[in-house]
Amino acid sequence: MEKTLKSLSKQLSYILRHHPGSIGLATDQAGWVKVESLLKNLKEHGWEVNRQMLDTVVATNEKKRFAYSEDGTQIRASQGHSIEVNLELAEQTPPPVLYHGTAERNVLSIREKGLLPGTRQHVHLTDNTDTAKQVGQRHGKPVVLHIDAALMNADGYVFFCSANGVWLTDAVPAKYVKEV
Ligand code: HQG
Repeated sequence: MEKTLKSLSKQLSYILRHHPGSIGLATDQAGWVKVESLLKNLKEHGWEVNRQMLDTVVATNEKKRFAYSEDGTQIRASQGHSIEVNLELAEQTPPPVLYHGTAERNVLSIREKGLLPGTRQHVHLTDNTDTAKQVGQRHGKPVVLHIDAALMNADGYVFFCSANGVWLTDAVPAKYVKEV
């Protein structure tokens, strides 16, 4: 069962962040899809998923990657999108220092160009060095970069915090990135 839920979670990330069209869905501007349509289209594509399984993934996913709308009729990924969405998050004052985990091989380029969102809508930052290290590990030998979020914010750069606590910003110019 756990394995099923894990693969369902991966499938949902793929669909809700990157390729809703892969099962014939489109998200609305804020990234939401109707739960009913999601279950129907998953079924048409060979995934027998019921609402209870979806509830379990939403509730137990270790990074709380998905959220229901207030009335429970819609679902979206809380962050990580490559499709263009406006999550309608309120700007927030970030903690003075945020962290970004990357692979050692990216550091030279980051030193030159700063942190860029790449294929995603935002650069993803965390307030937790352990999380940053884990994220970096996904890419190779991990390096945890320190971001002077207080200075960035004072200089007018805007930050958002996703429903699952990931800090988002458009890009981080090189001068705010420190290797420690
Ligand atoms: C790197 C996970 C060279 C950047 C995590 C990263 C996160 C540069 C890679 C979320 C660069 C992009 C996102 C530059 C950035 N030169 N490399 N100028 N600027 N990079 O996967 O932040 O588990 O798109 O350092 O927890 O690793 O999926 O971003 O290594 O929140 O829920 O380009 O994904 O969440 O990689 O991860 P990604 P990320 P989930």
